[in-house]
Amino acid sequence: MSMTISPYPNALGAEITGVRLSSSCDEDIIAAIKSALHEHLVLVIRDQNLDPGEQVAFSERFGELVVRVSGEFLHPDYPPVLILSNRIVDGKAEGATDAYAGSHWHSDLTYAEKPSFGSMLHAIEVAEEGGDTAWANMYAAYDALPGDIKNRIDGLNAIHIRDRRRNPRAGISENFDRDVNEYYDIKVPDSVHPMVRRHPITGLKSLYVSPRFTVAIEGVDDAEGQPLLDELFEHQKKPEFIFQHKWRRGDLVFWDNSATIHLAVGGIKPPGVRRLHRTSMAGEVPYG
Ligand SMILES: O=C(O)CCC(=O)C(=O)O
Repeated sequence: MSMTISPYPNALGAEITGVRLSSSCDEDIIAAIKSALHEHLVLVIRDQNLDPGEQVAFSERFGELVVRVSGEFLHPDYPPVLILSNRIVDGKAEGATDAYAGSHWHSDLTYAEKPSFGSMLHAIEVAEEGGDTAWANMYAAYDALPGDIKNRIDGLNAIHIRDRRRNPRAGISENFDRDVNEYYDIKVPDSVHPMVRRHPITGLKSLYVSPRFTVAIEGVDDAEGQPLLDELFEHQKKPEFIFQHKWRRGDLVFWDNSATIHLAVGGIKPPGVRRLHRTSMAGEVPYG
């Protein structure tokens, strides 16, 4: 079996076939995956079959895993695994639906001081229609900004928060079926990150804001800061920066959170069920 990497024609993404992922993959396979990730930002690795324990062990080959602050939707035996599922059990979704994870463009865990460096989603069940995930290339988004905006945001920091109740752009979905206050009362300090981030490995600059987590610009009053954020949020989701993935059972998608944002496109057509397992690797404090 030999691993093949085929870049997609979009602004980012590549498909990988011919490899069987496991915690005991050879070091040269891990190195090739890392290098493809730095080049393509999103890797769609086809035809995998990892149980939650194996997904944890494989993900750990790329760094320490993050366990989310809320215990909701975590796998009972493997807490680093977040279950995304719309299957209804006893009147409630058995996993996080897009009311909890992904309904607004974001990069994972930027509300934390050390956001996630990369995440993996493994498709256990897929719906016939709907449930795609989209990624956008934030190197390309930064490069395409007009010079005056680049000059304005280079060196500025933005504030990122977890609590949707404090983010009018995200808001609480009517499909939120847990206790909203219990879910968001967990105390998580807000974080401040550069609006233009230098990638810790490639050294390239990316636009590092998102409507899900970024709520304000530090030291800039809202009369000026909010319209600028609106402009950046519109800009970063232009079609030329995006790759949209239609899930196949067995896909494992591994992406770079430093230079991309992503979105749960939604629209799963009932009675379709989509179940994905997510793991996220810890990253570093971002710098500009
Ligand atoms: O459900 C999806 O398609 C995306 C999930 C997501 O945004 C996340 O896991 O952060």
